[in-house]
Amino acid sequence: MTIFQFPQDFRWGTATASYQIEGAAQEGGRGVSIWDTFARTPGKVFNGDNGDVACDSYHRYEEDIALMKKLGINTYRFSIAWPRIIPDGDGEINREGLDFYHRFVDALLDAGIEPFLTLYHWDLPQTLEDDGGWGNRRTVNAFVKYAEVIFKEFSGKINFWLTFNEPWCIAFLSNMLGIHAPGNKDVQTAINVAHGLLVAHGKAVQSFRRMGITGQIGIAPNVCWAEPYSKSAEDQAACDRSIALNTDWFLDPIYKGSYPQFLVDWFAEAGATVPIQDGDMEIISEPIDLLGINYYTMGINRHNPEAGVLQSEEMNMGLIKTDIGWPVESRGLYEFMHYLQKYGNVDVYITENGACINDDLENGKINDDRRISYYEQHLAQIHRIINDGINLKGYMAWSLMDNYEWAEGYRMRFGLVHVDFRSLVRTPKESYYWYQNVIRNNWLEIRN
Ligand code: GCO
Repeated sequence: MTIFQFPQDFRWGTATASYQIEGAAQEGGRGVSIWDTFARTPGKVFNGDNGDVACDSYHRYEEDIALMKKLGINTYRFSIAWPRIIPDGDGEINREGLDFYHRFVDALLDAGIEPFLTLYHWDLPQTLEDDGGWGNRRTVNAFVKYAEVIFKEFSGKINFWLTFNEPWCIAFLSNMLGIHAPGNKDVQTAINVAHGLLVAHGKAVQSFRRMGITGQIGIAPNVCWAEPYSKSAEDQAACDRSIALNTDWFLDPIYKGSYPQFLVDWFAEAGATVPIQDGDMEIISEPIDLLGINYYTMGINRHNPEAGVLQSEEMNMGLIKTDIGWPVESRGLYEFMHYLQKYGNVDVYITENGACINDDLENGKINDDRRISYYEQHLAQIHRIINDGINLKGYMAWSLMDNYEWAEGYRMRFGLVHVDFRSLVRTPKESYYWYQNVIRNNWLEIRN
């Protein structure tokens, strides 16, 4: 038996996002988001599922917080739905929306749980998308206005802030690959979106400083770690492109004030350029305090001219996969955290990590042993990373409960708590009790 002891001040948490759990889509003065629209577009989401009800957390947040408290977490990552705060994107402020999040945050604080707030987890007001979305500076400025409203309201209550969740997904998955809302399939649009959100990020951080808001602020990219299929330089270069588009494309501008040149050149070959305006790079590189890292899997990639714009193909290596088809490979997290040190030993929180395991209720129990095993492997790597002297300060499991898994609808389950999407009954899974034990002990015990 191996025991991995965690630091005394380590943050243990779980994460969720507004559109995935809240429901109450037509209540509280909420406006329409791009996900409401996308989910209603035939063929975009499995089974045509939408977030109208989701986990109904808008009404059941007290029950959810009771589950968190029993789980023992000291940190909870959630996102605010912009269309609840400014329903049409950049017009009137909706007091009802702010009041809802005040009630929610107060209830978390009463339960002794530190809120970790994400400003943008993908629910862009539809009106702004209709006007060109993130590629239009109107959206950038509207985001800053929205961020300032939230900063002012929640300063003093919130100590951990993230501007954007997974910028690669917002830009490339949603606008180049067309898999998420708004569903564009155009490289130039994706690059415009990526740049717009970086400028929005930088401007929001500047406001945060100017306004003297409490706590620390950062951004949460998703990691793609990739290792070459062969020893060839071409395969290595394909991996470099995949890794860099997910993280360096966003972190180089933030930490170094410039885009990774080799990728800029690669996109130029494909006819796409970054629409940089005077002063943008200074804005984007406003210093931040922390990074959130979302890690799920890694790939073994090879160069293939047919494999999309990046020409980087992920090979099927026959590894064990979770039910969404992602290989279980914790090693990439370790490698990535060392790769990240090129930006300095910055404070990092794992803001998402988890497994899609669709085990269902059997005799009142959900025996999701494969999820426990996934968590074991990843927490062991996290211990190893901390032991290397890297400033990894907390871990948020994705997710507290089963929820709306975007284009996969409700069929893909990532929760520690099972949700019956008809009755909305919540049932803790075996992984919940396992995680509760890890948190209580502050150590990880590897079984067998
Ligand atoms: C993310 C996604 C989450 C997903 C999770 C599983 O931030 O990665 O926003 O909302 O549900 O990643 O795919």
